[in-house]
Amino acid sequence: MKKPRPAAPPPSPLFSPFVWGLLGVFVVGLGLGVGAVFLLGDDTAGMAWVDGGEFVMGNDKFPEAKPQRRVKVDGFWIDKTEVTNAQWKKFVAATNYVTVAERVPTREQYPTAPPENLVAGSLVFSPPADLTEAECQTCLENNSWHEWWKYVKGADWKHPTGPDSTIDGKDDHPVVHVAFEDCLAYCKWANKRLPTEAEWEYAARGGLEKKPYYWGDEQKPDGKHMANTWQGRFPQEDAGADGFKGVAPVAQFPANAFGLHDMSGNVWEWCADHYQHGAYRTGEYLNPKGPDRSIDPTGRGEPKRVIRGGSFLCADNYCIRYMAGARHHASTDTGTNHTGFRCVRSK
Ligand SMILES: [Ca+2]
Ligand SMILES: [Cu+2]
Repeated sequence: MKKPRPAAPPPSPLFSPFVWGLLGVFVVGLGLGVGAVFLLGDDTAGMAWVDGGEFVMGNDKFPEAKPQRRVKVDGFWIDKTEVTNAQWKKFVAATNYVTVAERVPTREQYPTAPPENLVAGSLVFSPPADLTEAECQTCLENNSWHEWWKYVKGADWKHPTGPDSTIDGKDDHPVVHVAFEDCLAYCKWANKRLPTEAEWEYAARGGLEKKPYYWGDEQKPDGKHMANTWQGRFPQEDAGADGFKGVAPVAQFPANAFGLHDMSGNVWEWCADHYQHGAYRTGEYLNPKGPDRSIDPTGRGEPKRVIRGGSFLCADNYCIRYMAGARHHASTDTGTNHTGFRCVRSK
């Protein structure tokens, strides 16, 4: 007698292709989710989301920021503060990145440079102590910036005012002596990018329309300083009435309506745009990216990019470009002890 064949066992749910498929989708989904939180969540830490919108860009007070015009930008994430020494240290620890200021410039790069300048270094604000007030006034009128900027051997992000200086205890200061390509390298590592000039100004204005200052109508509302700039006679006397002589740690002044600190003063911030004095005359309306090359008749023809926001050196008897809409330019290879940056990221 034949044994009855046992009924085929019900298929184990563990071996059902359908269930395996579901499980697979779940596991992959979980992995992607964790990955996304790790990547995206981490990347936007310390950033604020800025909804896209339209605004009036520029400031007719400054010839290079004319004419004012309507511009529209898409939404983006932006760092709430300037990139700090602590953040730069992490970047260098992860990548062993060497900044332009730490590299020895070559004769091929700088055919006409004096030999003493073919050493690793950077530009440091070095006010002329021995100039009389009248001589200083002449400097200002002639804009003789070389009177107060010196190329200092051994000045770099770890030695902001020269080889004998350090950043010990200055983790929360903005990183300085960063050249344009240094900032690009950092942004790339952080999965971010430099802001366009339009994004930067839109973020800085914080929704306030056509105000002279990024915080409103008055330079010192209720007598309060709103940014780290220069009080006293530039360039000899940094009176520090705003609480800080020289550079300040980030976020010492109130944030704007978008949650951003130090869009005015402290250190200049690199933007992505090539610099042209007359760029606004032909600028686009939607997400303008600036001209495709730089032109600066006052320069030596070297590439220049836009810098924004002014610095602790912005004095009312000199450049006052900590005001809303103001712009300036810098040679891409040149860091200084009053130039830093912050990053943005698209959605
Ligand atoms: Ca100050
Ligand atoms: Cu200035």
